[in-house]
Amino acid sequence: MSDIILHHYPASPFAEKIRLIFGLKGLAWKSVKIPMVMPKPDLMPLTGGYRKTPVMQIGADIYCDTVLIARELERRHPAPTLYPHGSEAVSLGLSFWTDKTLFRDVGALVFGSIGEQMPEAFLKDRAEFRGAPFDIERMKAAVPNAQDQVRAALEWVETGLADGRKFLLGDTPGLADLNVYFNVWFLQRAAEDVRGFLDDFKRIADWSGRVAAIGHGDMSVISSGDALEIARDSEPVASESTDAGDPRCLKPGARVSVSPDDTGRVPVEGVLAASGSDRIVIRRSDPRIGDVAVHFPRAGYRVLVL
Ligand SMILES: N[C@@H](CCC(=O)N[C@@H](CS)C(=O)NCC(=O)O)C(=O)O
Repeated sequence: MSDIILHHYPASPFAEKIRLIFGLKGLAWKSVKIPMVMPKPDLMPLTGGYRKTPVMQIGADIYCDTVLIARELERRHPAPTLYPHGSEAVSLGLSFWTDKTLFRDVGALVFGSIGEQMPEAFLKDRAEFRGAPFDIERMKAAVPNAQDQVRAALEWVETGLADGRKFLLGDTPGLADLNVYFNVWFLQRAAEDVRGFLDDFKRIADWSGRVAAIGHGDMSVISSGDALEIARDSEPVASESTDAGDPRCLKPGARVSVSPDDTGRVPVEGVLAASGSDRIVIRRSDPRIGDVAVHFPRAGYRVLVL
C-alpha cells in the first residue's frame, strides 16, 4: 500500500488536526512542507488549484479538506476509531462549527490583534484567500466581539469537561476533541495578550495537555519532488461509480469544477469519477505527474457542470 503523505506547514492549525489523527491511530506518515502563501508550485500539479492546507496524498489519490481526510483515514485505518461511543454523526457535524464558525472567530481574534505585525506578503495572500481586503482597522475593531464569541464557545467546552471526564466524549479521545483542540492550539500559540483569557479555563488547559500528548504518530520527512515522483509512478485507485440517489443526476464522465464555498475558492476542473452525498472525486491530468484523482467533501464545496 502507498504511504500516507501530508502536505502542510508546522503553524497550520487545520494540519494539527490531521497530525493528531496520525497520533491517535498510531500511523506512520511522510511530511512534505509547503509554503504558507501562494505560489505553491509543487502542490498545484497534485490538486489542480486547491491551495488550502493541509492536503493528503496516497499514491496518485489526493484528498482535500480535513473533514474528508479524517473520513478517509478512518475508512483505511478503522482502529482505534475517531468516533468513540458511536459519535460519528456528532463529530462530523461538529466539524462545521469548529472549522467554520469557531475558527472564523479565533482567526478574527488572532489576526485582528497581531495582523499589523504580519509581513506584507502574508496580508496580501490572505486577502486573496478570503476574497476580501485584509483591512487592519476593521479587523482590530472586530476583536472585542471575536473575543466574546470565543470565550462563550470555550465555556461550553469547559462545562462539558466539568464532570472530570478526560476527553469530550468520555475516557477515549476522538475527532470531537481534535476539532475543538486545533482552535485552542492556535490560540495557545498567539501572543500573551491574545490568549490571556485562556487562563480562566482550567479544565480546558488540562484537557488540551492530554490531547497534545496523543502526539503525531511516526513522521518522516520527504521533499515535494519525491511526493510528485510518487504520484507520477502511481495510478489513482479511485474507481468510477454513479450516485443513483443524486438529485442532480451527476454521472461519471461529466466535466465539472469543484471549489470550496468559503475561502480559497479556486475551482478545480476535471472529469467526474465518483460522487456521493459525502464526497466527489474528479480525475485530472498534469504534465509533470500524469493522472491523479482529487477527492473533495460534498458538504461545503460547490460543484459546477461545465
Ligand atoms: N476546510 C479546510 C480549511 C483549511 C484551511 O483554511 N487551512 C488554512 C491553514 S490552517 C489555509 O489553507 N490557509 C491558507 C494557506 O495555507 O494557503 C479544511 O478543513 O482543510
